[in-house]
Amino acid sequence: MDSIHVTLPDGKVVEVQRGTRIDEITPAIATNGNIVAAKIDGRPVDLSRRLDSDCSLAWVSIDSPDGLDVLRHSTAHLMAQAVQSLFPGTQVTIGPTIEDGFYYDFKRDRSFTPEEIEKIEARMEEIAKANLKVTREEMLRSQAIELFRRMGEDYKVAIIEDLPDEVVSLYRQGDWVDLCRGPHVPSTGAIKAFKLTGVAGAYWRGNEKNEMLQRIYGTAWPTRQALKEHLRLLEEAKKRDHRKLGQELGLFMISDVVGPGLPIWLPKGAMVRSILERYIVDIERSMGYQHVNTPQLARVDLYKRSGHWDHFKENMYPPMEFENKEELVLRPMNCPHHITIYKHGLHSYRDLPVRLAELGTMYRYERSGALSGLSRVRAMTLNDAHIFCLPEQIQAETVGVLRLIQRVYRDFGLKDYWYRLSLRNPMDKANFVDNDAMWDGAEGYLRQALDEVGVSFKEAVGEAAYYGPKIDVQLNDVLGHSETLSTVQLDFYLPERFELEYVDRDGQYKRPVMIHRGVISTMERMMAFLIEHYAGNFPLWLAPVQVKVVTVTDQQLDYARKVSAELTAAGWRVELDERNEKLGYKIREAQLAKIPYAVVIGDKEVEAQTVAPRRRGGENVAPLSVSDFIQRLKFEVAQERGEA
Ligand code: TSB
Ligand code: ZN
Repeated sequence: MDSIHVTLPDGKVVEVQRGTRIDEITPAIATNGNIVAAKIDGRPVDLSRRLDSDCSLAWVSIDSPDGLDVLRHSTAHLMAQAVQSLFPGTQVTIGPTIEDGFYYDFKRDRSFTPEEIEKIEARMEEIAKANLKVTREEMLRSQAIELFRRMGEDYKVAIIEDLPDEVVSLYRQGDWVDLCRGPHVPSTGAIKAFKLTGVAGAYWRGNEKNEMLQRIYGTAWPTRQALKEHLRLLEEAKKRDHRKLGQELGLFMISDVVGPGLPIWLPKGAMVRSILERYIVDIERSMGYQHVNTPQLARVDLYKRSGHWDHFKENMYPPMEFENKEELVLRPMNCPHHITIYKHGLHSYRDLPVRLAELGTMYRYERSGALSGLSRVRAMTLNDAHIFCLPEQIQAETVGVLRLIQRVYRDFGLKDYWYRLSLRNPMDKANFVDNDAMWDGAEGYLRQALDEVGVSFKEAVGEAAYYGPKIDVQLNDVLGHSETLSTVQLDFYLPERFELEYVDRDGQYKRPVMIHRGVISTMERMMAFLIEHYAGNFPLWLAPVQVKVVTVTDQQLDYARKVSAELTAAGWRVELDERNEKLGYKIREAQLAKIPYAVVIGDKEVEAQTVAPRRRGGENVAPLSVSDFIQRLKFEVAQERGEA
């Protein structure tokens, strides 16, 4: 007998005939709804895959990352089958999985209406219940092209024509077939909890010169309970969405006239921003950072020398040329300007570290599809600094930045974050400078610093800056997606490129090391995070308007003006509502604007020369004098800042 040895997930080795199917070896697995696929030597495959050589097997359970991927991809197929059975003539194109779900792009003249989406969902339920077997078959490329051509699936034909493979795989369920690499769930009954979440137009191959396709988004989960929880979080996230709140609270706008990714800060948003800026600059000054101001343009040669031109060009805007052939670019990073400042003077080892900081405005080209409110933009101002230090100072400086980050996060009450050690991809010589010894050395320093601070971290290959590895601090949003807020980057490359020097103890010229760091990130991304983190309810110290003064009737306006002038003079941000509206209406408006305090003034307050504050959320404070109220406000801010 022609037999092979298969190592099972529990470590047992069994001898089976070559060509045996995985689900024949362990039939119990085939009926265990929790296992949706297997891995042969780490490669995900269908449970019905035949084994043709010695190998080891692992199970893919539906709630593991691989399993969820299989489930979601299978749900995309289920949806495409439902769509084609309901709307004959609709062509299929591609249907990948994405975070938490999937989409499928269809060729159809008009978009799908909400009623049609409901019908599709219902049909999907039917097909899932029918528990159709999902089977894989392989065929020659040419045969597959022929098959899809006969079916009138022009897009599939185009996709296969672009494939390099001689043999392609197809998946069938019932009378429906799709080109696909797989793997898939064994039968449609494994798909138990899904929801279609949206429709959108999308260009074929993402190119706006191509025809428009109709995309349907969906999400799928192992259980109805998990789906319900996800949809609840989605609702919650929608309420907190900084794009929605930013509009409602009058914080910022994005105007088509100005351009996508170019945010405009409205007075209230600009107020919060200036508080953030002052907050971080004050801390930095107290820690020995020196603030500088540098222009947002520079000669393109500066970026050629720095290596941005070779490694970061995709994110840069093309140079502008002037009469004398001078070429200027909008800067995508501030480092070369700060390096220029460092080079401007002579440095002794005694002066180091030199910490140059700037709220540096910079411009990056981001694909229009990647732009999102304030969190991913094209024009941004970074809380940037470059620390030029001795090699023996790297550890202390890196640790210092990490501790600063921790302190700042405490001040903002940010708790849901994690550290990421972002490393180069050693295979990728285009995006990372080629110098293994340098990378390994730098990585070692960062590991030591993380160790000293005593925090755990995840490693991410390919996420480094082109000039060096970094420690990124990742913040989770309500849906658990993460984005980088703070970053600490160790760089031996730019000092070399710019031949930076200091005079050492022994009189010799030596190279300093650079640490690039951003603590509160770009003002844009920080603002996006904070809006969502607080759900628009800024704490007192950050709120654009801290106190709204409202009167019961016009009679109390004179006194109200006096109160608001007093509060303003004491440095509080106050608005007086002078409109002749009902008290309840004015208070409700103040609540909707999420202003921390509404101060109510009626005849009693005028009489007693007091104010009656109401905390956002409803709590009434007993009437008190303006100066007592100011004491209360001060105390509250101190508490928020951890100073009381
Ligand atoms: C820290 N040269 C370094 C600097 O010295 C630098 O620019 N690093 S960076 O490329 O990682 O960017 C710093 C931070 O800016 C990122 O960590 C991220 O929080 C923020 N950021 C980057 N791109 C965008 C963007 N398109 N929109 C908003 N914020 C961004
Ligand atoms: Zn930098």
